[in-house]
Amino acid sequence: MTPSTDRNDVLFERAKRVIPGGVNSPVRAFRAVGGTPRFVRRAQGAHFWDATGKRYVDYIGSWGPMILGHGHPAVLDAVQKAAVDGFSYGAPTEREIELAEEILKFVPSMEMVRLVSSGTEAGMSALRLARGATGRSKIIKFEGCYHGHADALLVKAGSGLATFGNPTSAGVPAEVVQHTLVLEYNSVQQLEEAFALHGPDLACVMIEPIAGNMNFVRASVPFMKRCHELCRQHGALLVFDEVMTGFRVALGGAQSVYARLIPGFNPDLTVLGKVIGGGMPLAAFGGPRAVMEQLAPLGPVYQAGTLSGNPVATACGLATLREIAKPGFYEALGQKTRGLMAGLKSAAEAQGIAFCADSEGGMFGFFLLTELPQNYATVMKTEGAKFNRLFHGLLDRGIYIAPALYEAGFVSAAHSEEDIAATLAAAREVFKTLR
Ligand code: KE4
Repeated sequence: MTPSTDRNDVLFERAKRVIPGGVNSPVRAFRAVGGTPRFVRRAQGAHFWDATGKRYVDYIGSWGPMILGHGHPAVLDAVQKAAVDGFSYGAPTEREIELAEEILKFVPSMEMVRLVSSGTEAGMSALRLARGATGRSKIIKFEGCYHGHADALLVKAGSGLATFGNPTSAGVPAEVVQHTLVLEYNSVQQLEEAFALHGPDLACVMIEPIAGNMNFVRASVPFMKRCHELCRQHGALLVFDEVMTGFRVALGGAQSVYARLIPGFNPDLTVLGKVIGGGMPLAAFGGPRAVMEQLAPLGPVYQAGTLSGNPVATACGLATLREIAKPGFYEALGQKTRGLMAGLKSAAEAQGIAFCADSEGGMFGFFLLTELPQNYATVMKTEGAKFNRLFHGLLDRGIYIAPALYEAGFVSAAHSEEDIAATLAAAREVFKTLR
C-alpha cells in the first residue's frame, strides 16, 4: 500500500466490519472503479483532505450540494447561529416560510412547496402526490434516470412497452413496480407508443431533465416538448426531478433552460434537493396550489417527516440560496465549468483519445466517446477500464472526480483558476498513459 492510502485502507477495513460495504451510500465504496475510498477528514473551499492528510480538488462537492464550496463563511455563520437556537423543534418556524418563499421566487412553476429531508423522500412524495391528485396508478420513468431509492422507482426496463418494469433491487415485490413503465431516454417514439397504450391510466412522467445519473445526458428539445404535450393531452403530470439540476445548472434549474427553448413550457411538479440544503439534509417538492393542497393536513395524500424543515438545515439552505442568487454567480460558474471541459477535451485529443463533454452551470459530464450519448445504452458503451485508469490517475494526482463513469461532476464557486490549471496539468499527464 502506498503511504497515501494506508490510513484510508485501515479505516476502510474497520468500516467494513460495522457498516455494510464500509459506506453509508453504495457509490462511495469505489466498487465501479476499484481501489480504496478516501476517508475525508475535512474540507474547505474546493478541497478536501483525506485520512492521510492528502489534499484533493473536489469535483463531487457531496454530489452537488456544495455549489459555494465547503465552509462558505456566510453559510457557516448562519448554521452556527441557528444551532445555538436549537437543532430541531418538530414545530413550525419562520425560517421554513422564508426558505419556501425563496424557492418559489426562483421556480415560478411552483406555487407551493413542502420541505423534506432527502431527495428520495421528495421523489417518493411527489410520486404519491401525482397518483393521489390524478387518481391513477401508472407512471413512466426513463432508463438511466435515478430518482432515489423508493421502491416504485427502483425499476429497470421491462421486456417491451406493453410490459411494465422489473425491480432493480431485491426486496422490491413485483407488485410494487407493476405500474412503472421504463422507457428509453430521448425516445419520442416510445413515449408516443406508451401514451397510446396507457394514456388514460398514467399519473405522471418522472424525468431528470438533464440526466446526471447517467453522467450528463440532456433531454432533447423535441423529446421534452413531446413529454410536455402528451402529459397535458392525457391529464398526466410532468414531474421534473431536479434534485441534481435544481439551482445547480441555473438559478431557475433545468426547467428555466427548457422554458427558454420551448414556448409555454413548465413541469407540473418539481423535486429539489442537494443545493437547497447547502450540504445539510434538506430536499423539497412543489407545484401548483391545486395539486399541493391535496397533501395532508389539507387533502387525502399523506406525507410527513420528523425533521422536515429542520431549523439548522433551513438556515444552511437559505444562506446558500442567498449567495447563489447574487448577480453574475451562474455566468461565472458556467464559464469556469466550460473552461474545464474545453481544457480536458484538448488534453485528451492531444493524445488521440476519444472525448466529448457537456455542461450547464456548475454541472458537467464527459465521456471517453466520440459523440455525446443520448441515452443510457450509449453511455454504457464507454470503455470502463479506460475510465477507471483515468479516475485513478487523477486521484493519485490529487484530483477527485466521480468514482463511476455514469455520474456527473460539479464545479463550485470556490474552484480557483489554480485548481482548474492543476486539474488540466494532471489530466495531460494521465491522458498520456491512456493512449
Ligand atoms: P438522495 O435521497 O440521495 O438525497 O437523493 C436521491 C436522488 C434523487 N434524484 C436525483 C436526480 C439524484 O441525483 C439523487 C441522488 N443522487 C446521487 C448521485 N447520483 C447521490 C449520491 C449517492 O447516492 O450517494
